[in-house]
Amino acid sequence: MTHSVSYTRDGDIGVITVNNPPVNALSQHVRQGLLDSFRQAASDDTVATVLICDGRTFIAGADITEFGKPLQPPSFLGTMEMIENLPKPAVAAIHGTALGGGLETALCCHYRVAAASARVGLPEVSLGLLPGGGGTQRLPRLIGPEAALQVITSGVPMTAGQAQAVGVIDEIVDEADLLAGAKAFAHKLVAEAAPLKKVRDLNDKVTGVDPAMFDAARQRANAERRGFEAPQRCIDCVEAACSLPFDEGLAKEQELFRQVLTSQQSAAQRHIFFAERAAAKVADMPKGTTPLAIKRVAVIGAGTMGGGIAMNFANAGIPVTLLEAGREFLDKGLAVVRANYDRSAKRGRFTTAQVEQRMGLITPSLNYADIAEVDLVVEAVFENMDVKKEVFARLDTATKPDCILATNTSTLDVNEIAAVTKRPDKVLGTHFFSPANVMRLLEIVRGEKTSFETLATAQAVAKTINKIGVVVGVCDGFVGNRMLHYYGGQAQFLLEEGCMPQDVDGAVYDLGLAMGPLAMGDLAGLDVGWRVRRERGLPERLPEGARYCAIPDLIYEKGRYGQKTGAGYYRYEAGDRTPHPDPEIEQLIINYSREKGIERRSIGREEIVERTMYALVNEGARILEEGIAQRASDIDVIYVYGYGFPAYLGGPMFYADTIGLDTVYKRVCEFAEQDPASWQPAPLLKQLAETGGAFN
Ligand code: 3H9
Repeated sequence: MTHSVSYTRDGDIGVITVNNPPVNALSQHVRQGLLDSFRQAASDDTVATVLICDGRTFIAGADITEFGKPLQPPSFLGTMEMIENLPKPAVAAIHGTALGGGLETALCCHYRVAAASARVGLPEVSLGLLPGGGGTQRLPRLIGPEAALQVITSGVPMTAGQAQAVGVIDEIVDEADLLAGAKAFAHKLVAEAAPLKKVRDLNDKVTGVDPAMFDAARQRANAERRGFEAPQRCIDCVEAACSLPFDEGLAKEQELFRQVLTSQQSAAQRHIFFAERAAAKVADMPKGTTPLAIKRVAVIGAGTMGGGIAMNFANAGIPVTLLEAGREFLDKGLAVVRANYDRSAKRGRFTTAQVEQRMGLITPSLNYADIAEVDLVVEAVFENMDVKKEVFARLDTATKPDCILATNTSTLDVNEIAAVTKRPDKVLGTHFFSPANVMRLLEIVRGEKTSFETLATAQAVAKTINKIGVVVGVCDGFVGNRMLHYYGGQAQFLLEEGCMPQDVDGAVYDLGLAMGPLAMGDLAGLDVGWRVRRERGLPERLPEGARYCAIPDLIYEKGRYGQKTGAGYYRYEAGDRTPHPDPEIEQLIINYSREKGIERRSIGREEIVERTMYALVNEGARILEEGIAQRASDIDVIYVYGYGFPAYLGGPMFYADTIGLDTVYKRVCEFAEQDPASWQPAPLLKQLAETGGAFN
């Protein structure tokens, strides 16, 4: 029919097969092929039609690369109408993932069978979209509006079993021969003269629905996905399914789909989708580099980070030895891990049996002899070069020669650490983000001598433990924290020039970040930043002419370490993380400005946003110039997955692109003129601004 869709006869059954690697997306030629094939099926003497896919999955959705360009015919809806109107039973045979337009296509078939390992869902919301192939109208008719809202607004796929329980899947068939199972099911339908079940005609579940359900869903979506437009539009569509006849509901869905498709938010979220996948690629890695198998792991240090890192491996079913220097620390660390699991179990995320199974995979140890056979070690001891070197020298002799040694340092030179071993090619950084069992980001730090095999292994491990691994180069703070330093710096300078903490954080929060830089300081602990500054000999060893704000030091000296002491930039009430402005701190800031001879002024939200965001962007540009990040989109992925930057802005570099780099550069130059001590425009930013370029 087309090169990607074939129609064959298998006895009295017509079989339509889609073959459009890698994920059988509904590209133009697939839509055309489906249309032609179903037309042919309609006109021949076969008794039923099976729609099945080659390769690793059923249709995984629309072809996202076609979005943003004029859609070429045939339309999605035209194709789907053809399927639904087939005058004989159409059966979708699902394996892998039937997602988005893929599930919508299956919902147009009269029946659906699936392999037990298949998953089905409508993940459009994660791309800033809504299901635009009739999914918002058909799914509520099939499984009821409440369940449909859950599927559509969360974007999370269901297992085949769950889908069968709610009525999306009619039968689970033998994994080993999906086609045979689908054909047998189709023959049964024919033998029983089963009706051609058109989901569009099922109205029971969408009649008499209380509209309060939708208001509640809107509020929930607002709380869980603040600032995201797509979940709200998804809810509008499901509400339309319950208040309008099918065709009118479908028209409403189409109108809102066009609206979200052309939105800035969707462009940003689609950018992040592809950025995430690009981040998995190392430009100079030779094709065919194979990762080593990681069957057993050790984590050195049972502190907050070490415990969290160990949980990742246990969650993935990989046995992990948690090694500490002293019994007391080890017991305490294990108790924290158990408490974390118990909390998750209480929230219903794990069963108690799963908690026990995971705890059973973590073996506590005080002895380096116990890690002789592991394939990977992640070191998470105290952040001090001498301590790390000592640990790596010990690891070098304690582990087998092909074991990979990774450090979780967030600031130290990975090359210097690697140099104390006889295997620098097997040493790299794996920088987890706190809480390590929750945050998806993993900075994979490539040392000068790290081999491709080691890098490929780290990336494979990241995937196994459900992290987004981004390869970065060695420098102080790597990508994320190095940029954060400049962002935090501007936040503090804004305080001394005229803002209060709530002004700075409020502007950044309103832009969409999970929290502002000062509230983030309170969360991380102001004692942590203070210790890092002392280690670096600051402020005494400040470079000539550099600007320094001592407000965080003064707050630290008052014993206010942030949330953990109930007071930092803000005050906190017992057991509550809500920051409250504190007159004591406001006075401290005013006094500080006076002592420094700074005349405080009123600073608008726009300036706060520009200074904090452009500080990130300017340093991001330097990081790109130096090759510390491979691509601007890697930086975006780091900020979205590690620092609470909203995906709907696409990360700091994409955000700068949407503002226009000429505008960004002009403002950075103005800031540099007023304050040359803290702003030096990055040459790459200048070059791109002057040539009309963009980071992405
Ligand atoms: C939609 O359907 C709108 C409709 O409602 C409206 C009209 C009907 N298009 O993730 P992987 C590429 S919106 C184009 O590494 P995995 C991907 O970029 C869509 N390309 O594999 C990568 O390319 P490369 C709703 C796509 O096995 C390669 O395929 N559907 C698409 O880890 C492999 O991808 C979704 O949102 C696509 N739709 O995971 C599903 N999908 O090799 C999006 C993937 O060059 N896809 N590619 O880097 C996924 O969630 C995962 O890809 C999937 C496989 C779970 C399917």
